[in-house]
Amino acid sequence: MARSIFLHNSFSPRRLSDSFRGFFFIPISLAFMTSLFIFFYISSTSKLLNINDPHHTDLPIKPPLGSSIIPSPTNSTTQISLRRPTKSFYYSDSLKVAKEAETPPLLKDVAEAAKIRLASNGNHVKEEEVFHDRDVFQEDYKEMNRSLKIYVYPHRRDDPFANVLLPVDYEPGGNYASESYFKKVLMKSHFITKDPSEADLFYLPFSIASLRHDKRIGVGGIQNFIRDYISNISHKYPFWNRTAGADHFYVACHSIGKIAMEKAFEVKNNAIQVVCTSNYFVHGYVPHKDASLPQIWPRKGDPPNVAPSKRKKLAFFAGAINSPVRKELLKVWRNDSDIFVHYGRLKTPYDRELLRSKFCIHVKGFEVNTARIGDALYYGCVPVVIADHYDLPFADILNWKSFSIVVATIDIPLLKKILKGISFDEYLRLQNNVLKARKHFQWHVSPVEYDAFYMVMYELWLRRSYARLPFSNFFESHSLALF
Ligand SMILES: *[C@@H]1O[C@H](CO)[C@@H](O)[C@H](O)[C@H]1NC(C)=O
Ligand SMILES: *[C@@H]1O[C@H](CO)[C@@H](O)[C@H](O)[C@H]1NC(C)=O
Ligand SMILES: *[C@@H]1O[C@H](CO)[C@@H](O)[C@H](O)[C@H]1NC(C)=O
Ligand SMILES: *[C@@H]1O[C@H](CO)[C@@H](O)[C@H](O)[C@H]1NC(C)=O
Ligand SMILES: CC(=O)N[C@H]1CO[C@H](CO)[C@@H](O)[C@@H]1O
Repeated sequence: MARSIFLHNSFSPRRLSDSFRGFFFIPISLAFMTSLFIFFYISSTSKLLNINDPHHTDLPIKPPLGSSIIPSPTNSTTQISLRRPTKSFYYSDSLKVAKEAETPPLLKDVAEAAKIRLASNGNHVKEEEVFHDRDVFQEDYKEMNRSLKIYVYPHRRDDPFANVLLPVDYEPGGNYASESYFKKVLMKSHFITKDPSEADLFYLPFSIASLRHDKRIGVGGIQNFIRDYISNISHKYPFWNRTAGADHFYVACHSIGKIAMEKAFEVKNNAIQVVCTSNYFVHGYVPHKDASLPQIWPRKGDPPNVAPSKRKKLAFFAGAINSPVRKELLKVWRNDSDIFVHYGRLKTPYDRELLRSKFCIHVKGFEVNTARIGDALYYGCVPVVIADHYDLPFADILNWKSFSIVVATIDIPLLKKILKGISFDEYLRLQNNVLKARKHFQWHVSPVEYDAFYMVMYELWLRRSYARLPFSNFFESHSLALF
């Protein structure tokens, strides 16, 4: 085989191992950076420390950082040693820095850190913008739109699994619509190429949601199906083996997707997984390699507008109490007159509640994702995200801090204090940014520039060269256990 000749003849063993070391450097540094992100995210979203801080009352409460935002490097180390991470953080024992942070900080240092945070508030005008960097994004977006090419494994209409592999012929709806919309829109788009040699990425078109409903497969059969599918395409076409799947991707929204790849390790470890269940704490999702897909309940027509001053209720949540986090929310806030937490069937229309609340709460249920963030944005309500470890959708592009509030689970008791601490001016800014951000969270059968479809394409484009590495044999035998 051409590849083994390449490996055995062109490189001496010593050079090979050097290359492998270089190769390992990428995942290791990525893993390290991710760990740092997680740390900053948790430490910056927790308000627990501040409550003990006598100076706290003087401070405006700063919207916490979104998951992908890097704090100003010069002062980030100060913050590391001063702020207390959540318990769950300790599960990751590779991060020694967390253990050090366990020691309660001196109040003097807390006050100092608070001053630094205050001072840096004024310096980052960009924090107020919906994009991390609008100019860079728009430049890149044009280039992506012009050059990105996707090859889709072809399947015939009479394939016994056409229902799983081909796009649906109706307009997608319901909770997992993002998955179907993506495929439907992609297949008709100018990104598709029939020539695999010009493809940047290869799309695995199976639908996890359809597999789940297919009586021949069902929830229990998904893992075998995926394994067989990969085996089939890797025998029939040369593309999979070239990179062990690293230039391949799939898109899934249902939470069953997070265990669907258990018998297809190469998919899990190498391919780009574009999933709604983008939880950087679970085994199956690899931040940076994978991408977060927003879960969106599709709605027709232009989103309604209700002026901020007409939103009389502070905060709203409704849903099943199916997770410890939701139990906690209910336990603390069930009788509150400002924070309206409803479980079971709502007596009033859901959209009415979203339209008359300032903040709409998204709380982790079975998984970090639900359609609630999309709901909130559509109805112009500022999302409050209580879902630790959620890698927020499009966080590479969007500055979540500018249009949402992220609250750590341990801070649920402080929710009212946090929300009431946001001045009306600050609220106006957040709400105005919600109106700017919401077009990125909408699907259209004929895609509209910068809508959810184009945003996903952009996320793929960012990852397109992720692992264009020549050492495919290495992937095959080791399956990147590091991740
Ligand atoms: C994206 O590409 C399509 C098809 O070539 C084109 O019609 C559209 O104007 C492009 N959009 C941008 C922003 O470049
Ligand atoms: C794999 O290929 C075999 C033989 O063509 C076919 O019967 C089977 O349905 C395929 N399985 C998947 C999951 O594509
Ligand atoms: C890909 O690799 C598998 C496992 O090593 C092998 O069985 C298969 O024949 C290869 N496919 C192609 C197209 O060479
Ligand atoms: C809320 O009200 C119910 C019944 O009125 C009461 O049993 C419960 O203890 C109250 N919970 C809180 C947190 O105040
Ligand atoms: C960029 C920035 O905010 N730098 C600050 C870091 O902290 C020191 C005090 O420890 C300040 O003097 C800097 O201005």
